[in-house]
Amino acid sequence: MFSKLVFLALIPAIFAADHAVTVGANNGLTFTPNTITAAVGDTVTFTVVSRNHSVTSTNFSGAVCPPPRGGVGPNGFDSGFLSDLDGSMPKFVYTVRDTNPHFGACMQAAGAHCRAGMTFAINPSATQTYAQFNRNAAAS
Ligand SMILES: [Cu+2]
Repeated sequence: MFSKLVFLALIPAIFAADHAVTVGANNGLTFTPNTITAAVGDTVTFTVVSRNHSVTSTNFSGAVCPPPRGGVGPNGFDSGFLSDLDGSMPKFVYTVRDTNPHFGACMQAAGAHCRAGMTFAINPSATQTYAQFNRNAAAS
C-alpha cells in the first residue's frame, strides 16, 4: 500500500518536463530560448543572469510593452523585478496550466526592454506566432 502511494505521488515528477530559459544572457535584452513548447504540468524555469529584469505575461498585440504588473491572464504570470546585480542569479518558475499561447516580456525601463525584443512565447500558434508578437512589441 505504501509503495503504491509513493509511486502515484511520483507520476507528475516523472512526466512533467522543465524548460530552462536564460534571462539576459551575455548581458543582452533576451530570453534564451525565446519560444517554448510545453505541456500542461510542465514548468518553465527562468534564470536571470545579468542586470535587473522581469518575466511578465502580456498581450499578443495592442498594449504589449510594458507588460502590466501582475501580468495578463488567465493563467498569466509576473515575477516582479529580479536583480542579478549582486550575482545571485535569481529564478522564477512558472507552471504551465493550459496549452493556450502565452506571451511574455520584461517590464523594465517602462517597456524599453520589451520594445527592444526582450520577449518570449509559450506555446505560440500558427495565427499567433512569436515573430509577429515580437513585431507587435517593437511597435507598441
Ligand atoms: Cu529587462
